[in-house]
Amino acid sequence: MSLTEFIADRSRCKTILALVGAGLSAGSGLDTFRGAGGLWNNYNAMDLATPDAFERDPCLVWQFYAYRRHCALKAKPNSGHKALSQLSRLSLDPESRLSFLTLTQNVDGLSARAGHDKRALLELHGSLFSVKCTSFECAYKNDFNMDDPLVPALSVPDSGDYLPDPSLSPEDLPHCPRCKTGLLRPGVVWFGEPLPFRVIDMADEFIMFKKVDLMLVIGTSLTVWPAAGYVDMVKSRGGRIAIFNTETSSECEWSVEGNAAETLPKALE
Ligand code: BJW
Repeated sequence: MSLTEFIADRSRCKTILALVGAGLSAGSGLDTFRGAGGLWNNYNAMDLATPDAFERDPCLVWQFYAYRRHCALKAKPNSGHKALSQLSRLSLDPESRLSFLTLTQNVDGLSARAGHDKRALLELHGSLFSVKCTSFECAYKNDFNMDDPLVPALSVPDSGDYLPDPSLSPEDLPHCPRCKTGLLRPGVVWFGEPLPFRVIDMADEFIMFKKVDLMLVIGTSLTVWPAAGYVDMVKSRGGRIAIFNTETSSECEWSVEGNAAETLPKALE
């Protein structure tokens, strides 16, 4: 179906779910994970994005996330982030009779910075700006740490490149301000870790009890679970799917090809 038909149908939908991936923030200059130039094409995810990798080499992992935080802080939300944020604010008006929820796999904080209503935004894979203590006895967590660098040893070179320093020692890394001894870790969800239970519960509740009319699947390869599974959950309950991606898809009612930062604002206007 065409974009014009999508726009007409969209305005009649009362329950909309958006699933967001790295392709949305590609329009703000941030790297995706897969495909040409993707992070996992250049770096091994098993060395950087698993709890074992952090245990083996916290210095390497922290330097990777310090670089990612730095890039995310420099980036600006694009028109695609803003279009979703407008939809979230429209849903606050009871007269709109719109229920809307964004599930973002992105950890870059750009949707929140675009003004997305926080109650309608679930960060499935955590956030680059969240840190938590690794000590078993300490439950310290800070979800809004925007310091850049987090500690002097994690400053990113002026060139802005990711250049890990092999001479860094674990003592140089951020430590817990509460227990004083525990090493902090990035509050993102690594491979093999469960997604935050509260987030999973809220996403499941929205899909199971609200009857989603339309799901916007934006800039994601749908390779990572459980996020990818939400598409079939919505489909099996009769919801229709619109995919916004640089690649065309035949697995949906609408496939809107192109840069989501440009196509999404047109589709949601
Ligand atoms: C554009 C564009 C533009 C480009 N405009 N479009 C079932 C089956 C098989 C495997 C599993 C399974 N269940 C669990 C697993 C294992 C695993 C998994 O899914 N593995 C797969 C790789 C096979 N999942 C997990 O381990 C998850 N945990 C879990 O399931 O726990 C269970 C458990 C329960 C109880 C106890 C213990 C465990 C956790 C997954 C965590 C994923 N983490 C990462 C890193 C986060 C931190 C960080 O950022 O570093 O999340 S991996 C990475 O992939 C990141 C992303 O959020 C995620 C998804 O990537 P995304 O967003 O789709 O990006 P890309 O690059 O893949 O795609 C970009 C797309 O955009 C492309 O399609 C482009 O075409 C497009 N595009 N430019 C529009 N301008």
